[in-house]
Amino acid sequence: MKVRFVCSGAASLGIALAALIALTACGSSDKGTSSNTPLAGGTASTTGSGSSSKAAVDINPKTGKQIVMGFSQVGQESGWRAANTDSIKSEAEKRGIKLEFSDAGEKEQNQIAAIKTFIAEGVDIIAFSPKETTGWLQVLQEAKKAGIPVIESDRRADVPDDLYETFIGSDFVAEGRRAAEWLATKTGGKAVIAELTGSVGSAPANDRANGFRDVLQKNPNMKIAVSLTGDFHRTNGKEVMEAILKGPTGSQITALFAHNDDMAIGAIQAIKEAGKKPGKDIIIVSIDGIKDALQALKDGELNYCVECNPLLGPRIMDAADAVLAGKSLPKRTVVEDLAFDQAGAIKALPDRKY
Ligand code: GYE
Repeated sequence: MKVRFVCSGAASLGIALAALIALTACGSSDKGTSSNTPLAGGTASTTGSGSSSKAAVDINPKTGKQIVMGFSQVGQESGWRAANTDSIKSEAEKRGIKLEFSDAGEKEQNQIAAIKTFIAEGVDIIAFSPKETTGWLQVLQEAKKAGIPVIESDRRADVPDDLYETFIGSDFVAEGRRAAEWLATKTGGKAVIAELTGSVGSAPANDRANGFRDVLQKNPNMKIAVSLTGDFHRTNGKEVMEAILKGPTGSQITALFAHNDDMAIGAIQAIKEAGKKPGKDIIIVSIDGIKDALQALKDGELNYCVECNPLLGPRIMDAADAVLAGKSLPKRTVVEDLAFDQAGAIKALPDRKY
């Protein structure tokens, strides 16, 4: 995997292309997550029917039979994603929706293949979290032609409104702004920032970067010195932060904005190994709100965390029930998020489920 160094001197305003460094060590998967190698179309599993729990069966009023939902998930890149998958599977199980769940192993072409399979099978409804914003037009047109409604969850796909029923997910631009606003207050509007961005081409990476920059425009002494992708992975966050610290602006960095917690946690490790104190020498703000991040806040190694709520299962299944009952939904359902400082994290930790 190649990563691009985009650097600007702390004294200059724009982001100038200062160095191109190719790293080869970013391809490994996160420790602690299982690494299934998906077949074409991803790995598939079914829950919701024939299970030992005696859940009521959720009936499609049009067919009189149990609702079958095809769900295409991005992969297993982060703690956020694991919580999101659990929420979707357990809610389907709870209300008796038969879930055809497909894990794309972070490859968009696997998601497209899975959706084509759902269409061929004639599922009642399709839901998916699009890895990137582009590339969905044709397959969603096929779903429409087959008369199968589609729900977008978590991430946005850039397609015309008539190709999906509703998009349920957080406002990623607002998350990026919130992270920058906190950093501006914390640093008195003066910072040399390293940014670890999410997966290239994904809605959260694009929108969080844009929201963050909106606020920076009003704070001329806050500058992004280096911006690199860590692909939302913990191991990549560590490796890329190591490279940043060794790179041309490494010694000047005073703050880190990580587009997700896993990358921040990886970076914290890199900062420690470089002999610096995360949370003190480098002020760190990240997004998601997973348990590990709340623990890092408690430990004083992370300074602020903007929540992105992954527990979308109930809302997705509510939307499926409503659509199949013939109701029309708002095109956009925004999920509300919290934010944590150290005191908030200490309070929230004992009950945090993910
Ligand atoms: O922030 C990150 C995950 O799309 C909101 O994807 C999601 C993002 C989340 O990998 O951890």
